[in-house]
Amino acid sequence: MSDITVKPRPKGRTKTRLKTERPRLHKVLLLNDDFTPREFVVMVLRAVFRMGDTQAERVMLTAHQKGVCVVAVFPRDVAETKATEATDLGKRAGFPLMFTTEPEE
Ligand code: NFA
Repeated sequence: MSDITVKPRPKGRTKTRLKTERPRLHKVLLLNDDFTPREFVVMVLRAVFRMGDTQAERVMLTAHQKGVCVVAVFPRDVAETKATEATDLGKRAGFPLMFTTEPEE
């Protein structure tokens, strides 16, 4: 008779991680250009990002003066959808308005 015992293997997935990290948020950035009218940029910020007039004016002016401004942060899919929607509004009106996304640090 053998003395070897074999431990039963745990059924199901083995736990490899105790803490779940939240998915990183992504920034939506507004880039300045020389052609899109200021009022149009403000209209897009109000429509797509649900901003009030004062906040939309501030964001537009910051991008105008500095070249770029963070508009908002969202989960990646939401950030990408909104950046595309906002960029498309400009394109359909004949403007080079551009919104991009990037992961938060
Ligand atoms: N720079 C544009 C103008 O002077 C306004 C603008 C602001 C465009 C922010 C894009 C982003 N008409």
